[in-house]
Amino acid sequence: MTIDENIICEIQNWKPSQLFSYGTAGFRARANLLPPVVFRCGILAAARALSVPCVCVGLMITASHNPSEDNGVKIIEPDGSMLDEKWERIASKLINSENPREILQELCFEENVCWTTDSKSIRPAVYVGYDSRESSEPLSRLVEQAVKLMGLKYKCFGRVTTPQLHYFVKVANEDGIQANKENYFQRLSMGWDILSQYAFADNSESENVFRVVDCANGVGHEAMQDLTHFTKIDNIVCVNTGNGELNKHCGADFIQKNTVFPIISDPFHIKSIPSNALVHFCSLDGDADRLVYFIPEKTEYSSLSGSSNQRVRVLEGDRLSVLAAIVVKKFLDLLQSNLSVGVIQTAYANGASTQFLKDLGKPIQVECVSTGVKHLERAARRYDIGIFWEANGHGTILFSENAKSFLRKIIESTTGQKKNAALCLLALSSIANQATGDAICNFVLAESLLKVMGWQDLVSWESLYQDLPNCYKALHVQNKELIQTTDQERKVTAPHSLSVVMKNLSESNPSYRFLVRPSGTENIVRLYGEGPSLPTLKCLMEQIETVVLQACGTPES
Ligand code: 16G
Ligand code: MG
Repeated sequence: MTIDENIICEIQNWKPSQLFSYGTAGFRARANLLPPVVFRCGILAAARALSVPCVCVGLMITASHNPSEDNGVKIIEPDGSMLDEKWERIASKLINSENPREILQELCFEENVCWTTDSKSIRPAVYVGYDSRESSEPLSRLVEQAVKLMGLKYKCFGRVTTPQLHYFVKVANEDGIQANKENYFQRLSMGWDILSQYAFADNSESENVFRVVDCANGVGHEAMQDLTHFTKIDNIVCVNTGNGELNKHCGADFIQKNTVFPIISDPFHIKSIPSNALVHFCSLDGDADRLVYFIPEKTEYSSLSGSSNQRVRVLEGDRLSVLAAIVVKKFLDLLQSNLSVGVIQTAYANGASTQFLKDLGKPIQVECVSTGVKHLERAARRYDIGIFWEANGHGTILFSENAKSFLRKIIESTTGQKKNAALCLLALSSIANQATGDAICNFVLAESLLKVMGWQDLVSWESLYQDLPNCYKALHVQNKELIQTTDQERKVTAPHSLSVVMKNLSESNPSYRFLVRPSGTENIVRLYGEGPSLPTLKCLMEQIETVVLQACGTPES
């Protein structure tokens, strides 16, 4: 097939000045380097949409928790999940190619992409969304150019969170629903209302719980505003709503990595909270796909707004998994079902959480997979109910069609406790984003799970188990790619010197666990360790650090 020369010519005009690779979460770089990448990604998203029968694919412009000068782009599959791995490779090839004609032709033959732009048949659409970065909206206009050049429909949702766009793409393809923010929030609201009717331990009006949400000065704030409009959840106080810099000293990634209270750029919001209130603090990241809760060491909330470096105890993704697993099990036990339930973690999950989950017993099964949402999601989909969270706060509960139809049958055929339990589980499936991990949905989820458990303060949740002391480090090296791992990243296979040291250290310190892996998003090597004594752990980690630096080289200054 001949490819429209206009397309080839335009793609050739947009050539990145450096090599890019489609990483764990798409392409990311300083925003000024991105226009050619984004244009070519628009072409690629269109090609992906043409390669399978579908209503649309998605393209999101965001650099998530990264600094505001950065930006990025990622493509969403028709089912709302992350881009297929084969297409990740195609994306890297097309973005860097000197000879795009060859790649486009390959796509014709190998992926059935029909490049003619004069087709009378209905063309799919590319759904586009972007975060609150200054560079985002201008970049979206390049996507528009690319998509229209390909003769596809372009539908822009403007500023949305990443998970909202995943959701829009999924429901447009699977349910044929006109995707919009309204039905996204209505599902959340419906789930909350059902749980509040059938499961909340305490529904008193006089509830003294306040929910402070650090919005990282990002697009999550707009979604939180919509949430308060659409749902009956009270006492939500949003901070870092956009006066300060995106992700700077605030947001889920900052809190999780630094375990300090965020700097709040609009402290007047927090000052209105009564001094005797019970406060739930949580943080979204810049595109609102991660959420972590935290408990400040100091409890006078009104004095917490400044740059006090006040330490916090973080309730990471693991804790959300545990809370979700307890409640799912509680309802399922009432149903006596055979539904399988998997909890998927990565090697970063604190060992105490893994043990706690294993001790919950049937039907909970625990699995460890490699870092990256796509691995967790894939594993979670193998269960009737798949609960997955990364420690960094990304996760959700996925319900299979089998699980949902089983629950619907129970609702139709029984009464009393059983019927209520099934209703509550279905309500959870309407709160948890079924396309991808979603901080806004997970905020509603966590708040409802806490109410199901009857826990007003976060300490009850925290006291389920005690995290093993742990230590985390990021190392700048010359060549991170020298490090290779196996067994879901839990064992190092290369370089040899490092694998030997790690094997010996693990054998002589069986109650300690270490993890060394090259980051998929930054030019660093990440070290993680945990064990009963922090001083011993730090000493052992120093030994590993020395070997990593020797093996991978210290960066030239
Ligand atoms: C990205 C991934 C996240 C992963 C992280 C690892 C998505 C949506 N996000 O943020 O799942 O944990 O990268 O980063 O896939 P690292 O490779 O730098 O440790
Ligand atoms: Mg994010």
